[in-house]
Amino acid sequence: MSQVSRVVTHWIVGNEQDRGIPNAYSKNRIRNHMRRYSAFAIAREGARYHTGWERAWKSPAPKKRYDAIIVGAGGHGLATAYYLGKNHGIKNVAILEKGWLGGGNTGRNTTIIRSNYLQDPSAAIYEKARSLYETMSQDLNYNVMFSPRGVMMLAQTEHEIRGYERTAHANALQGVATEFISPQRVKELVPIINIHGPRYPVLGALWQPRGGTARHDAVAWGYARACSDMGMDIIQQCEVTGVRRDGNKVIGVDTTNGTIDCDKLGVVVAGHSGVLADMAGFRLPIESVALQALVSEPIKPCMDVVVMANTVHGYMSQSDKGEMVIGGGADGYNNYTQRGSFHHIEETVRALVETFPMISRLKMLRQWGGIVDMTGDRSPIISRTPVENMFINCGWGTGGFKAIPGSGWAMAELMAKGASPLADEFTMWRFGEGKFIDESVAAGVAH
Ligand code: FAD
Ligand code: PYC
Repeated sequence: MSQVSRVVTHWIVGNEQDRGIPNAYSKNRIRNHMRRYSAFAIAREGARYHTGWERAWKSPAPKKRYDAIIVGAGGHGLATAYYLGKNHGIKNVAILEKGWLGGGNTGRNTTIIRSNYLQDPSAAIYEKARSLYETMSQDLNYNVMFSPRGVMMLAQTEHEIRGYERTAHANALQGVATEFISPQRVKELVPIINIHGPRYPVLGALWQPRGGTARHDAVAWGYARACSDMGMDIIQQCEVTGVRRDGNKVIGVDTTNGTIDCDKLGVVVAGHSGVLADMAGFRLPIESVALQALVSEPIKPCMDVVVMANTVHGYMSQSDKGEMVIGGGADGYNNYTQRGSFHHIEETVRALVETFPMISRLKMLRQWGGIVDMTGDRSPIISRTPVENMFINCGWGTGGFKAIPGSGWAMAELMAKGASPLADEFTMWRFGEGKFIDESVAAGVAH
């Protein structure tokens, strides 16, 4: 074989190790960086029977010490770790997850992405997140299937018209592109909708054309792969059971895999935030409740925007597989079940059959719940804590999927530099100071 054909063969087919055939040379060969996903990689793997794909992230044993530990491998925890490495060069990081990564709310949500909030601090962080979603697949070299198909929130009472018109004006000043549209325009965009509903006719809608959806698991997997590629350790099946302190300063955590030391600790555990705060000796103004969703059998494409009907309470989009993805309300009492109360299913389906009569004979395939972390003003907490070098990111409640990249960006900056313009207003002390960021209407899900 000529030198040229050897090089070309190696390039296309890979060496023995790549094909799963160990030899003396390949055993010693350690790849530090993941191969990029590309059209060429697909062709190369096709040529060698897909034997060369690497695992998307490594699963190492924990080290004794890290510069930073993140508790919780949901979207927010993984994004925090990613931006710690990418934006601040902090790569000696472990992400500890008690279950499997993305198995919390990140893998249980209905994937709506929008930034049509009312208050300035909210618009800033949600719009930052939405804009980062636009380039996330390229940034992470992982297809997160961002689909800016447009999100509309129906106005079905006079009060909602006034509220959404006000939000559209506020968004114009904040640089967020939304508009209030007529019932006729709603019907043009969503031919299957009934705008003359018996209880609440559609009177208009707040429309964000660049809102949409993304594939939730892929967001978690893409960040995990990029973190692992930077040399960070993702440790699954590793529950944090205690926060270790020296005086008032955090020095590490106790876990089901032993004690691990760290200089800085970021707690990003959504519905379990109160439990972690309790371990560190402080309380949070958070309630944990179940929020649920369900999906139908797959049908042919019939709706290519996301519709939220907050008065009758139900929202719906169609997944790439054809399933109608439906979200219900939050339970009216605190709990840690990942299921949700049965009466919400009936109420949600009733609301959606009224709004979209053609779905009345659809079969529902799956129903599940997630434990969401609710604050009193329905805005998140991205904050220092009473414990030195311990930071907390929580309170995203029913609406944090859309915020993942912006939240991770802000939390990483806070942990690295001690302050972040995007996070400044979201401290845990705002509740004591009466500086609420009231988004109880924009949060969009009845609770
Ligand atoms: P999670 O993804 O829950 O991650 C936290 C992780 O911490 C979990 O994996 C958990 O196992 C881990 N953990 C907890 N305790 C410990 C411990 N002691 N040690 C180690 N690990 C621990 N948002 C939107 O923007 N749009 C939507 O359409 C939308 N729909 C939703 C629908 C439903 C049914 C639900 C439940 C939520 C919805 N949300 C939506 C909200 C969104 O899902 C959440 O705000 C977001 O996913 C929170 O991400 P996270 O990373 O903070 O939390
Ligand atoms: O925040 O847009 C949202 C949302 C929709 C469903 C649950 N949360």
